[in-house]
Amino acid sequence: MLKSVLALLLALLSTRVQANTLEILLLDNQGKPLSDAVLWVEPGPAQNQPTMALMDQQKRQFSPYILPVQVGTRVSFPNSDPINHHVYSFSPAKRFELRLHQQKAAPQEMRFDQPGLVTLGCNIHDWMLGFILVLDSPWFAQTDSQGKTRLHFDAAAGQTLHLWHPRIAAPQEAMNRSVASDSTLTWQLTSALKRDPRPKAPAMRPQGKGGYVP
Ligand SMILES: [Cu+2]
Repeated sequence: MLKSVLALLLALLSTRVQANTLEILLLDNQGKPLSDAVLWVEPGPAQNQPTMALMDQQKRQFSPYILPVQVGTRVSFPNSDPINHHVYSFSPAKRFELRLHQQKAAPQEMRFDQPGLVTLGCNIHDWMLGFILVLDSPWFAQTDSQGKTRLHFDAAAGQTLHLWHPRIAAPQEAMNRSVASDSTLTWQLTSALKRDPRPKAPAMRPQGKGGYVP
């Protein structure tokens, strides 16, 4: 009896879940590749083992600029600069502040346990801007400099493909797209992109013996 129930369950699972790979090319409305965009498939399974990710401070910028993680991920905030940073977020998905002292101090860690966009700034360096996109799915990928990425996921009914990038102005372009069984997708945006919200860091000027102006 148990065996036949198990067999039935396995049969159901194998018909409903199928490993899928989607090759994506993301283009802006002018046909130019859009890099750093996050694409993900939802819904997905909850995280079953703790994962770590890294949001470094390098040359007075967040590195990476955009970090997608699954809910429950611990993010470490090292500081590779020889100066201090004071990182903060006012985003509802995670409000915090972290004083990051000069390199060599042990990196601080935080768990991101709510889905949503977390916008990072620095109290010392006004131009610093970074994003942690906390997702309810393990199936996400980011486009490279050619606008390309490969997204692996288990296909099931009712899934949608999502897109996020800080320069996408029209929310309707970034939202729900039902997941088809195709293995390639060229996604061209139809509206113009917003200006890049990240200000350029001012040039670093040496101060004293190999130091920096903060
Ligand atoms: Cu800073």
